[in-house]
Amino acid sequence: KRVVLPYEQRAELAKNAVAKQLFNIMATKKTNLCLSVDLTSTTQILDLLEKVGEHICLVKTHADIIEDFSNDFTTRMKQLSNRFNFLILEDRKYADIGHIVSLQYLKGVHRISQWADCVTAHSLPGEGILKALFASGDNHGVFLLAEMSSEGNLITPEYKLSTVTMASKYPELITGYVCQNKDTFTDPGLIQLTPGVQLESSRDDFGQVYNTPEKVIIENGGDVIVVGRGIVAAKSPETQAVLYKDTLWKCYTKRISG
Ligand code: BMP
Repeated sequence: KRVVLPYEQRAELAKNAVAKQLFNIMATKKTNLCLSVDLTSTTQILDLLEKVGEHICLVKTHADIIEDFSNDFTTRMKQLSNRFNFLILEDRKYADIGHIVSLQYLKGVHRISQWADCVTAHSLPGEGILKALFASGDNHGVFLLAEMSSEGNLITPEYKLSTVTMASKYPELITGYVCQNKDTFTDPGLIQLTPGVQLESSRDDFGQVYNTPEKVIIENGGDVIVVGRGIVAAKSPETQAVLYKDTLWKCYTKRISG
């Protein structure tokens, strides 16, 4: 069963280069924390990464919420990712026909392909979206949305199943799934990225649902855990990042020791 194998063994089974790298980073740094750095200024983002870089395996960005986005910003973020050994996931949630997704990935002001190690995509438009992303780069990866954390989302069990079937045709491209449950997929070389985690609250005002680290990792099989406001909106994000890192890692070690 994939959930009880340690990350270093799963790295060997990964067919996507980014998944292999991410498994190895987690094993080396002993952290499965992904910081969702949902801030709107580049200085805020870079300052925070400077403080918490050593505690995270992955940073998740939303480039389109940043008010002063620039090439200089992505260059600096890349420098931090090299210095602290974390990867960068742009949470673009592509959802258009393959031709447009390819342009959105390669072009525009954000030039995502130049700085993101991996991106997120919806399976809704069909296989063309994966075909286009596959053809648009190398040594990159895609986390496909198979489930969402928000209440009332329209994803059904059938949709989830078809998503996984579709992705199985692109093993070199797929880093893993954004999902909530361990029954979503079985391949131990893929990564379960789970958002909707907070120690303090159980929901926000716009439908976000939060679970505890124990629930998402031990019960539900989460490998890399996404924390946004739990860290970025805290009085001391640095202290909070360490707390999340320690709590999440403890749950992981408990899970693999059965
Ligand atoms: P927060 O921890 O502040 O609620 O942020 C969650 C982050 O994870 C957001 O950046 C959101 O876009 C993302 N996310 C989510 O919350 N649920 C999903 O199902 C998929 C996501 O990408």
